[in-house]
Amino acid sequence: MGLFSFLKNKFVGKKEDKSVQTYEKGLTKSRKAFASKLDELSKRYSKVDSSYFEELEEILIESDVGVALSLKLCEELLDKSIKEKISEPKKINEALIDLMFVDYATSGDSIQNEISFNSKPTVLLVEGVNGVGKTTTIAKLAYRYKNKGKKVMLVAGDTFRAGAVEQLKIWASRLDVPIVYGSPNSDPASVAFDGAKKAKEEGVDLLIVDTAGRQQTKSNLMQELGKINRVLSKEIEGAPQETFLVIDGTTGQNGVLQAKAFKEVSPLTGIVVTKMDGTSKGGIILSIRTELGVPVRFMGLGEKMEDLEEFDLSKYLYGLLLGNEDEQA
Ligand SMILES: Nc1nc2c(ncn2[C@@H]2O[C@H](COP(=O)(O)OP(=O)(O)OP(=O)(O)O)[C@@H](O)[C@H]2O)c(=O)[nH]1
Ligand SMILES: [Mg+2]
Repeated sequence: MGLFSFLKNKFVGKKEDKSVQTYEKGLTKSRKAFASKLDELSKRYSKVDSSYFEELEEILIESDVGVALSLKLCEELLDKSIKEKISEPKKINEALIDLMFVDYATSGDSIQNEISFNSKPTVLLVEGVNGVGKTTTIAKLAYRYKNKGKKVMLVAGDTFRAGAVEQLKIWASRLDVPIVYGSPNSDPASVAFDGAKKAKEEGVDLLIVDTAGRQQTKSNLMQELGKINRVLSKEIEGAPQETFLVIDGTTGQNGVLQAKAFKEVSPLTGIVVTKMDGTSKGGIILSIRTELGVPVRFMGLGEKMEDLEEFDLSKYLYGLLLGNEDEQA
């Protein structure tokens, strides 16, 4: 059985699984842009030929799967269609889903999305360019792990933007978790140091460090991340155990460029793609993984603290490609 039928059997009509529905709903725009075009394409051709693959490639690129990956997928598909004598467009599109899956699953490190609490405290550093959703994601993660019984503490490492500390303080009080912060314009590395020290003293399980938004081209600000890293590792062995880069899902391929630059300053253990509810470019997730080898660990699908989903490849592909079965019916 191909993945297409597998996903269909597994998820279609599974209304009781709330997270399947979240994916379905959150990826509506992307699905409209991608699955509908794919469907329309397969209806126009009775047999696939070179122009079919050209059109397919364009659809993939428009959905932000990335040029390199789009080309690779189409080449693999063409190869498969010749070797296995597949000429029916619908079958090719099903094979595409298989390839997307395999490609994601085999690029880069093995995937474990949830934070593993192998050391105490476990430190999570959160970084990214301005306005991508870092602070909101931190609140969502704090909510998630607090609900799992973990002792969570926040560090307001954005000492740059006016109002940033206040924003995190509001989340901390809403979530009822402790927060460490410094005076305005203080050195973020020193606030991180205070946070690490306090987390050790208070037996915290998860210390989440917020950072100021920074453009990946500003080298002095990028160096500052290096300093925060060094301070954390000095105070807590192996810290930060996790470094998440937050990417705005609506920015498309620029997100991949951001990730490349951030990865150079500090190793990334995961990516969180936010605002997936507002983008038609859901393909970005596949291209991040294959171009960077860094897994997407979580997806932001709204502004509320519960609007965070652990990334699940099969649910994602289902939401991106198949979730419209009901809509069509
Ligand atoms: N629709 C939607 N909005 C989101 C999501 N995540 C964050 N936002 C919104 O994006 C805006 C910016 O979020 P912040 O969390 O402040 O972003 P930030 O990266 O911390 O911003 P800076 O600290 O200024 O760099 C806010 O209005 C959030 O509510 C998401 O998954 N979906
Ligand atoms: Mg922020």
